[in-house]
Amino acid sequence: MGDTIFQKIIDKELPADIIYEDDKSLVFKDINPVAPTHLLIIPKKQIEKISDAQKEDQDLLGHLFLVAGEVARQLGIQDAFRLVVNNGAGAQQTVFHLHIHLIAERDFSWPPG
Ligand code: DGP
Repeated sequence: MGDTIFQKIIDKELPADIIYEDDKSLVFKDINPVAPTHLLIIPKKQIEKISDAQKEDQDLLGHLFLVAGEVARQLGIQDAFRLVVNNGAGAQQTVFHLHIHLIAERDFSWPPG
């Protein structure tokens, strides 16, 4: 797997509006937001997509969800947000470094598009 744009953000070679960081994960604003709050939660480990994750990634994947909840609480949006993971080009994944979209402060409908 070659370096993606997200790896460059992790390495601080590219700027991003980072709102949370720890040793395993990074959260920053999406450059092309679809809602007033649109964040990307990513592991620092290179995993192309969720279907490539392995058993050894179990704790890391759990950590990403806990970070999502923590960031949502910090932003005061803990009662209404949506997490989205696009897996593969056929599901509109465009950056092949696993990421969770956190979207909030807009109207939601179901089923999603
Ligand atoms: P996806 O389609 O699920 O692969 O989402 C990739 C998202 O990444 C998309 O919503 C736009 C965002 N994105 C792409 N390039 C950059 C970048 O250089 N900086 C930031 N902050 N976001 C980016």
